[in-house]
Amino acid sequence: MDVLASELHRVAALRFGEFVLKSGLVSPVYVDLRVVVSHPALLNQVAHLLFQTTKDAGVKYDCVCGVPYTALPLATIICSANQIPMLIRRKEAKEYGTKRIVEGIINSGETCLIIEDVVTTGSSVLETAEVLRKEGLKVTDAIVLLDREQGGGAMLEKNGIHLHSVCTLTKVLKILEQQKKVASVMVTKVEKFIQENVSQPSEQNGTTSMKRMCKEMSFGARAELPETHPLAARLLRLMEKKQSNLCLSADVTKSSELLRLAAVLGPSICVLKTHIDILEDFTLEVIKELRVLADLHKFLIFEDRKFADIGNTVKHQYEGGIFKIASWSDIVNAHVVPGPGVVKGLKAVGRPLQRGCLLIGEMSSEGSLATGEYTKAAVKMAEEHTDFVLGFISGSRIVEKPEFLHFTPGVQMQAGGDSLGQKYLSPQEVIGKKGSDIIIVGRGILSAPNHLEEAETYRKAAWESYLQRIGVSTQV
Ligand code: S5P
Repeated sequence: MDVLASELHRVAALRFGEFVLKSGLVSPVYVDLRVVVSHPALLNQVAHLLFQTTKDAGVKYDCVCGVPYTALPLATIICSANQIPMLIRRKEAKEYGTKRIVEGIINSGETCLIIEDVVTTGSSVLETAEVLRKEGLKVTDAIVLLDREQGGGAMLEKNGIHLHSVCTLTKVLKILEQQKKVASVMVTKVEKFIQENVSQPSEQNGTTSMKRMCKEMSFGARAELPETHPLAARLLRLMEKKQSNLCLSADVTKSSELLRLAAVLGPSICVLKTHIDILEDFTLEVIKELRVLADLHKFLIFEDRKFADIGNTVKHQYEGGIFKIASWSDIVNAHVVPGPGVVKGLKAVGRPLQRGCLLIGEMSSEGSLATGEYTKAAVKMAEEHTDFVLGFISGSRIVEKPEFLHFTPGVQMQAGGDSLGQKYLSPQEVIGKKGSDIIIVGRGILSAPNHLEEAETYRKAAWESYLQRIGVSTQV
């Protein structure tokens, strides 16, 4: 085991420092066993240890399946060396031909052993187990090289899978400490991180997703990430300062009402969203006053224009016309239906002005077509234009990258909807459970007798949900 630990350290499969994980957590340790394929002797050793551990534990199985992709070569070596039939799980079903999701001969009723490189929450192992079980196989055991001891074993056990591990992260740490390869302060830091970040199986039935890990990055910390768009960083800082992740949807038709809302609710909100084309008495003078209020009360302006045309057209719509949106609105949004040209067109105008854009990944309305592959395409488009796109309009967190902001409309204290297809969720649901960052509220506030009082109720509810999400107690 000592040799394995030092080898994993030598090839940088284990690294220590500060790493932002997919979940947004900052971890002092990073485990990346993908690099093992570049070191054949180590690859063989790891495969041998995995096989030996299951043998010592007396696990009985008929075939083996590796969790794609890192465990695939490990499963191959084990099966080849020990003459065991193997199965390959596809990540996506083929779109042509047989549409199989599992390759190899499946004998219904047989038991399949799952192989994995590292387990944190256990969700990848469970996902593979569910696929195999649907094909009629039994899954009772899984073997992993490194158990991070963050709740994966318990979650899998709940789902009828016994997890065996060659070693645990704490054991590897101790060995590296003895070998003087990792300083004792770092070992203590990692141990503390492991203890503080144990995930819990979901309350419903524990069969699908795990609850989000209990601690996430704060808005303030996300502002400092090098990948964060400068405008998003500004927004994240002012959110932290004002303790507000509330965006007011100021859907009013009179300029005087728009300015009154900005003046009265300005201190409570982080963003004021406009539909400038519904104002009956629009003038650029009104916009000038709105800008003054935005700078005074420190909120951003977001014109909800939902651009959806070819690049050349949206460029004109954004820059010119009577509204001259680019000249005053910090943020705009766009549908991804035209393809990347829409972002390129907007960027040509907005980037020199340090503006930012949100892409519409999901919509709150009944029957919205922005789901599944469409949502994924929106994420991809954002990832390809991070110099202009700072986040999404969506019902939930659609990408686990802390540099992106998620804005969610369709929010009211009581879940429900309107007569034209709008659907509402509560601030707690949207921020706490769906993992979004900012709630967008229109009629929830505008139809109340006291706008400020109501805005404060929404601000506090959304902020407390955020604090709970990042693991800060609100019981003070
Ligand atoms: O999917 C969406 C996207 C947006 S931007 N669903 C929405 O409702 N919106 C906007 O959010 C909508 O145009 C409106 O301005 C606001 C919601 O208003 P409310 O009165 O229903 O809160």
